[in-house]
Order: sequence, then C-alpha cells, then structure tokens
Amino acid sequence: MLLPQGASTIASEVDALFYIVYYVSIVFSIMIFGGVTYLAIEYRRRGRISLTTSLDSNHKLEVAWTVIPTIIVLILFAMGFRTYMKMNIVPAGAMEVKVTGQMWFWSFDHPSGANSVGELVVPVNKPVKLLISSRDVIHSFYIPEFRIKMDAVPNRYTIIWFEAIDTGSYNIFCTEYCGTGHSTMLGKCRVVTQKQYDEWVELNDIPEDMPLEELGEKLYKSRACNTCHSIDGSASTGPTFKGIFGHDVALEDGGSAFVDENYIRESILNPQAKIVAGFQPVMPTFEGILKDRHIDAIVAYLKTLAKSPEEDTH
Ligand code: HEC
Ligand SMILES: [Cu+2]
Repeated sequence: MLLPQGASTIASEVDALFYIVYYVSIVFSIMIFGGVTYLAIEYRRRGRISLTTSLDSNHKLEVAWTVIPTIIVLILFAMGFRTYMKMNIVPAGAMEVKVTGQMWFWSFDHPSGANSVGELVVPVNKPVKLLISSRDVIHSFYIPEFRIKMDAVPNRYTIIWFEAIDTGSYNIFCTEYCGTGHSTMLGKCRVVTQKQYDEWVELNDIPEDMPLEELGEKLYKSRACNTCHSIDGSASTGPTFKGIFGHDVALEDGGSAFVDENYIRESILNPQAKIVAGFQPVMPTFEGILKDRHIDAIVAYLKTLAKSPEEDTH
C-alpha cells in the first residue's frame, strides 16, 4: 500500500520489517502525544496554588516501560539481522553480472560476454549476483521493486544479489547525487524467461564480422554516446556528431583542431586533452571499455554523418 510492488524473493521480508517499524511508531506516537495532551489538560494550572502530595515510585509501571520496549527492539533486531544476512550472503550458483556506474549511465557485463548500457536483462527465478563498481564518483544502484540498493564506489567492488519472482520491466535509479546528469541516470531491469534470456544473449553478442559503419552505429547507442551526442545537428551535453568529420572545431583554449581519425580516437580515450569550445569537460574516458575495433567502427560511423551540401560552408 505504501511501497511499490515487491518483485524479488527478499521483498516480502523487507516489507514486513518496514511495516512493523511503521505501525509500532504509529502506536507509540499516539500513546506519547495522547499522554502529553491528556496530562497537559488534566493538570493545567487552575487558578489557586495547590501542592501535589509527595510521589512514590511505581515499580510495576517502571518495569513495564522498560521490559516492553526492550522486547520490541530485540524482535526488530532479530528480524532485521536475519534479513540483512540474507541480503548480503549470495546463494551458491548465482549468475554474476558486472555493473559499472559512471557519469551518467549504468553498464552491464553479462556472463556470456554480452554487454548492455542502461538495461540489465536477467532470467526470472534465478539468483543474480551484482558485482558493482564505479569509474568516477560514488553512485548508488537501486531497484525499488527488488528492495535492493548498493553504493557503486570507485576503486573497489561492492556486492548485492536478488532473485526476481516475476517477469516484467523494473526501474533502476542512481540514488547518490553524482552531478548534473544524476536525475537522468536511469535504467531498466528487464526480467524475462530463461528462453527469452538465451535469445537476448545471442542477439547482443557483437559479431566479429559486422561492417564497421553498422557496428559504429550500434556502439553509438549501446555505449550511450547518444545520451550526450546527437546526430541531428543539435547540441546537448556534448557537441553533435553531425558533420564534424573533416572540419575544424574551435577549442575552449582559443585554438582549433581538425576532426580526423586521430582526433576522434583521442576524444574517446582522453576526452580532456582537447575541450570543444562552449562545453564542459564531462565526457568520461572510454579507455578499457572500447576496443580498437570499436573505435575504428565509431570513426567509420562518424564519417557517414556528413553535413548535407547546403549546410556545408566549406
Ligand atoms: C557524459 C556525456 C558524454 C558521453 C556519454 C560521451 N561524450 Fe563525447 N563529449 C562530451 C562532451 C561534453 C564533449 C565536448 C567537450 C570535450 O571536448 O571534452 C565531447 C566531445 C566528444 C568528441 C569531440 C567532438 C567535437 O565536436 O570535436 C568526440 C569525437 C566524442 N565526444 C565522442 C564520443 C563517443 C564516441 C562517445 C561514446 C562512446 C561519447 N563521446 C560519449 C560528452 C560525452
Ligand atoms: Cu550516479
């Protein structure tokens, strides 16, 4: 009622814990605020000075208000600890997916070698271990429907696991403020049947013999270049790719550069080397993510995005 649909094996336990804490808080809030209000009215100052009779301690009352909350807190601890351990101990035989957070997208390396950006695809009813890290700042990987959340930290791995109990598409959020694009650092977790999963894996392996231009177009989308670079001439976080190849580009330091194969290669591997005028140096490096052949493919693809003749001022 208060929480999103629970779609993992752990969700019902987390929810039970949440609701117990929630209702216990409501009951105690009513008791405390009710008590305060009652006492304030009952014993308000009534004009003349009256002295209270000397007060004795009430042992029964004191024992009750010590023992009852202690029992409640111990129950919460036992339940919380059990669920916490369950969340953190990955079951044997879990399928392992490498999750990488970076400004501002998530990428996923599946065990088959298939890689995807912004979309995690997993089979239903199968434990999935997520090995999480970050390439730049702290991010936090969060799937509300699965009740899992884990920080993605540069220079170390963090681990969380889940087992989805229902097919469907679930939101992935970043819950650590990580810069301008934080609110758009979204993704989907698509839970599918084992058969659909096998088909997906097959489709997403990048075939070695794909023509470079096609591969480049595929990478432009699957490597999330499209989150910052358009191909229709409009600037977004980064400059458009349309018609840049073979032209001069003005740089932030007042100089200019000629966009050729080497300039593109450098822009991808060492984006901070030359900053295009009017843009922030926010592009992450793709060193180690894109192989040489992938860079060749992107170069080939950018060559196909020439300006139409009437737009060309050269
Ligand atoms: C987080 C946003 C972001 C992502 C993702 C991103 N870029 Fe960039 N890119 C930028 C920005 C901003 C600039 C301009 C500043 C600079 O030169 O570093 C830029 C500049 C470039 C340039 C130079 C463009 C020019 O007009 O001279 C190339 C080439 C480039 N990026 C390629 C890529 C490729 C290929 C990818 C995907 C593999 C990619 N970028 C992903 C933000 C991004
Ligand atoms: Cu983030």
